[in-house]
Formats: sequence, structure tokens, C-alpha cells
Amino acid sequence: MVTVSRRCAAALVALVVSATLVGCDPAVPVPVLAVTGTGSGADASPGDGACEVTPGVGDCTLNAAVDEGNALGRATIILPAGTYDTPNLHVTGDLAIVGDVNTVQLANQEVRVAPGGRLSISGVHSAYITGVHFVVEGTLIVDHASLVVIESVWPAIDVRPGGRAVVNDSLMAQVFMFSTPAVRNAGTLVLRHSVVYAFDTDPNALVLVNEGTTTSAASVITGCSGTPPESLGYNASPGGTCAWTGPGDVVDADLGTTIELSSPFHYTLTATSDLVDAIPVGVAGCGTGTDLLGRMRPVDGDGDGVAACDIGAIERPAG
Ligand SMILES: [Ca+2]
Ligand SMILES: [Ca+2]
Repeated sequence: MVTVSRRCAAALVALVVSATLVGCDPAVPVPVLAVTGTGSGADASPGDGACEVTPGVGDCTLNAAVDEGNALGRATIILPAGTYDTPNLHVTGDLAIVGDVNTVQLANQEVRVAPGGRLSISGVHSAYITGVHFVVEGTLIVDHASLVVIESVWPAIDVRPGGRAVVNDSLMAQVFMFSTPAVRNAGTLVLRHSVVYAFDTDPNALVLVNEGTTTSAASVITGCSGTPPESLGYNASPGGTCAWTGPGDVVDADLGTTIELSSPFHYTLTATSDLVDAIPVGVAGCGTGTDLLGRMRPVDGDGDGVAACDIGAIERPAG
């Protein structure tokens, strides 16, 4: 009996040790797929761990990286400088696409995030006829991106019912297509330190069409249609259509913006803009992070000797 007990005890100890080891195992690293060029082409063998159009060559395109990442279930895709005018992308896995907003441009493709799929994209810009547009049926996270669609029948971001999008430090604009908004949301949309904008001579041009739940903080929306956004504070609009009622919200704001048609498409702020230094440090995330162009916040943009954060995607430099 004693021997059996000892064996049981040993087995139990082994089980506990085994369970502990399993619990302490380091997480399996996310595969990193480095794109090697701006061309297009499908992955030769999705799921083999190699992103390559041609077997054994290692020629990894953005399309091939998405193919391979979807097959692996997850991946981080690194984009070198260049313009990616590639066929449409369909994300079914858990993918992160990482670029440099100053040098990585997407053009003329639809990026569709399928139900259950998740795409985190950071550091890209697009200002093309028609540009890149995102159709979100799963989850989309956008950071430090400038997404401009020009004469497009597609919004820059189109969140479908059941879809979710979180947008940080980014700009979304629709140019010369008054009947299509910059962003349409029929699911869940969260905006932080971002701008939704329409550039059109028609004063009734659509900007944000919200048919779902939109929550906004520290952001600029130049016009709202549908259900007004829920405010977490420090939002601004040049008119009253967004019906802001949160702390620090600015209705009828003098934006004081000048559009910069450079890469990336962005804007500058006058020192007297209502957006400048409107958010105290410690409020609405002010005190950490960087603006669309990667500049640290906060900066004393109005010259009063106190550094505070600017509403929107751009932090006005000092002076
Ligand atoms: Ca492969
Ligand atoms: Ca500032």
C-alpha cells in the first residue's frame, strides 16, 4: 500500500510539475513575414512558413504575406518603403501590417477583414484615385495612418454590422465624392486622436455616416449623419451636426487647418486654432504617444508656456 501511495504521489507531483511547465512555457512567437518588394503575386504554398511567390526564391509580396499569414493563423507583416498597388487583400487570420507612414503607400485595393479575422495596420498612407479602402466584418485596428480616398464610391473605412474598428492617431478623408462618406459605421467604431474629413465643394458632403455605435475621444469629425457619436470628451467639429455634449468638446470649432498635399497627406494648424492645446496633460490620453507623423505629444503649440495636446491627429510644433 505504501509503495502504491508513493507512486501515486510521484505521479501527482509529475502532473503538477508538468502542468506548471505547460503554464510557464513562453508564448510561441508570432511569425514575422518581411515583404521584399512592391509587386503582386500569391504565395506559392500558404502555411509552410515561407512567404514567397516562387518556391525557394523568397520573393515575398504583400499579397503572398497575407496568404501565408492567413494560413498560419497569425503573422506580423513588415512593409519596406514603396507603393503597393496590389490586388485586393482578404484577411481571415490575426495579422499585423507594419510600415512607415512617410514611405509606405497603399493604392487602389480593397482590404477586407472577414468575420473572425483581425487586422492591425500601422504606418501606411494612401491618397489615390481611388485609394485603399477597408471593409470591416471582423476587427480592424488602425494606428498612425493617413487614408484618403479620392472620387471613390467606397468610404476609407466601411464597418459592417458585427464589425469593429478602432482608429488611433489617424486621418480618414474623402475627396470630391460628396455622396460617399469618409467613414461609414454600421458596427462599432472607436476614434482616438483622429480626424474624419471630407474635401468637397458641396457643403452637404457626407463625412461620417453612423448607423451603429461610434465612440470618439480627442478627435475631429467635420460632419455627422445618422446616430450622433458618443463622446468621451475633447472632440471638435466645425458645425453642430455631431451634437457633441462631452467634456471639452468644441462645437463650431475654428479648426485653423491647412491641408498639406504631401506624403503623407496631412494638415497643419494655426497657433490660434481651437484644436491647439485644448487637452490638458493627463486627460483623454494626453501625455503619452505620438501624432500621425510620429511626433511626441504634448507640445506647447500656442506659445503660452504650457504644453498640452491638440485635438485630432496632428500636434502643432512649438513656435
Ligand atoms: Ca508560403
Ligand atoms: Ca499642443
